[in-house]
Order: sequence, then structure tokens, then C-alpha cells
Amino acid sequence: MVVRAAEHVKPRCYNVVMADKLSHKLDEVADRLKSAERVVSLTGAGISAESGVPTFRDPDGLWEGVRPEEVATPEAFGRDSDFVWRFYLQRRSKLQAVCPNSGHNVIARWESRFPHFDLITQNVDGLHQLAGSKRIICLHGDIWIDRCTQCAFEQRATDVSESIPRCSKCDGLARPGVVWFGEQLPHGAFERAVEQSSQAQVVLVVGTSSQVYPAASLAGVAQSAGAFVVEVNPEATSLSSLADVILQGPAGEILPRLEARLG
Ligand code: BV8
Ligand code: ZN
Repeated sequence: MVVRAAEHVKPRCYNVVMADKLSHKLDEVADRLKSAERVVSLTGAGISAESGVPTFRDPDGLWEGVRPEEVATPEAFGRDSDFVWRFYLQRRSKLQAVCPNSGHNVIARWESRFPHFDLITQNVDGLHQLAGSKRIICLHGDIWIDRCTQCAFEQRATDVSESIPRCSKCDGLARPGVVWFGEQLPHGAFERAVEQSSQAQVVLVVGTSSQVYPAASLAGVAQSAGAFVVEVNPEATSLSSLADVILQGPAGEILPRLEARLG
């Protein structure tokens, strides 16, 4: 008896299988969003990557070559304010040349698409604001603010000259209006972020390595309160094992595909 070799089903290539999987996950998340009243998005540096803004911990990131302790702590500023200011003034001048990307724009539109939508961001670059987001909880401050180290007066930086900003009120040395390691978050910001995260039905965590606290605790807070947690990131992170769904890919591609499914 001649046994025919089993017809080999043409193996579908890996990318096709992965694309199908992502498509099903996008459908699942879209279904959740369609019935959600309260949605929160928590963002990190990755959402600005497609605008050309380097992240912190990726290869060629902002902290390549410098240790965070050298540039992102009050002690570092006390030791060498010129060095720290050079790090921030360089970032400011690069930020002058960039624009929000489609990921920022989708999140800005979602503010009017859902009955309650809140954006919680670790970013200090101002791109969410430029994209039109208004309901923003800024956990780590604003790189465009100069805060006086003498009288705490705050002024918005107008130019990005290399000169180190001085207070326009008392001529005291200014510092960047961001939150450094070991510093408290802006008054009430974390409490508001916990409140919004605890009431959300869906939380989209976009472009963060989830390594910095207390911001990194918010997804867990939301999930314990019943939220469906979605991670949008091309890479696995400390959050990945907790997320209900991982949409693996760049935010500028994933978020528009998700928005398209909401009709
Ligand atoms: C505080 C300065 C007391 C601003 C920064 C537990 C509880 C509380 C505190 C701690 C704790 N354990 C430890 C601490 C202390 C410390 C801390 O977290 N240390 C870490 C290192 C363990 N936290 C603090 O000191 C905080 N203050 O705790 O006060 C307190 C206590 C309780 C409650 C309230 C207060 C202050 C933290 C702020 C530090 N300041 N920077 C600036 O210069 O910008 S942190 C720095 O990291 C940035 O602010 C940034 O926002 C933050 C997080 O980084 P990410 O945004 O995640 O960026 P990263 O590069 O890491 O990752 C990018 C991701 O994007 C990657 O996953 C990549 O795959 C992805 N990606 C790349 N391309 C894309 C993409 N994703 C999507 N699309 C793409 N295209
Ligand atoms: Zn002053």
C-alpha cells in the first residue's frame, strides 16, 4: 500500500502569525475601550521616541554615558550645577526641533472621545501639551520651567541659549523644574494619579520601562481596582508580566491602529 506523504500545510511564516496575533489583540483592546467610561493612559519617554526624542535607558539614550545620579539628583546639581544645566540645556535645544507624533495626537483626541479620559505622564518634554492634551497629570515636572533655588519663583524658559538661567525676581540660580531622584513629586500629583488609575476600566501604559517609582506602581494599583491593563511597547518591560494584554510595537503605529478600530 502506497502511503502518500502527508500534504504539508504550507507553514505560515512567523511574521504572518505574529501580525495575526497582534490584530486579534488590537480587536480585544478595542472592544474593551468601546464599552469603557473611564480610561487612563500612563506614558513614558517611549511615546516621544518617534518624534526623535531619545529615551533614557534605550541604547543611545539620554543616560548613555552619564549615570542618572550624575544628572538627575539634587546632590548632583549641588556638586556641579553647570554640568547638570548643560545636560538639560542640550535636551531643550533638541526639543525645539521636534513635534508631537501620531501617538501623542491619538491620546489628545481620546480626551473628547471617552466620557472620562486622563493622561498621566512621566515625560517633561511638553509634547503631549503641544499635541493638544489638556487633562494631564505631570508626575515628573516640566523641562521648560526654571525654578529659582533661592525664592522658588518659577518662570517658563523662553530661549535655549547656553547661558544658565537666573531668577528674574532675585537673580538667584535657577534649576530645571523637573523631579529628580529622591525628590517628592509635584504636590498632589501622585494622589490624583492614584485616584484616576483606581477608577479606570482600561489603563494603557505606553512607552515606559516601568522602572521608576512611584509612577511604575500605578498600573498595579489600577489592576487591583479592576482595570484592564494594556502595555504598548516594542520591548518587554517590568510591567509585561502584569499586563492583561501586550500590544508589541511602536506607539506611533499601535495607537492609530487601535483608534481606527474604535470607529
Ligand atoms: C520619590 C528627571 C518619594 C526628569 C527622573 C518606591 C516608591 C517610591 C520611590 C521609590 C521607590 N523605589 C525607589 C524609589 C526612588 C526613586 C526610584 O524610582 N528609583 C528607581 C531607579 C528604582 N524614585 C524617586 O526618587 C521619585 N521620588 O520617590 O519621592 C515618594 C514616595 C512615595 C510616593 C511619592 C513620592 C522621583 C522619580 C523621578 C526621577 N526623575 N528624571 C527628567 O530629566 O526627565 S526619572 C526618568 O525616568 C524620567 O523622568 C522618566 O520619566 C523616568 C521613566 O523612564 P521612562 O519614561 O520609562 O523611559 P525609559 O528610557 O526608561 O524607557 C523607555 C521605554 O520606551 C522603553 O521601555 C522602550 O522599550 C520604550 N520605547 C522605545 N521606543 C518606543 C517605546 N515605546 C513605545 N513606542 C516607541 N516608539
Ligand atoms: Zn528668585
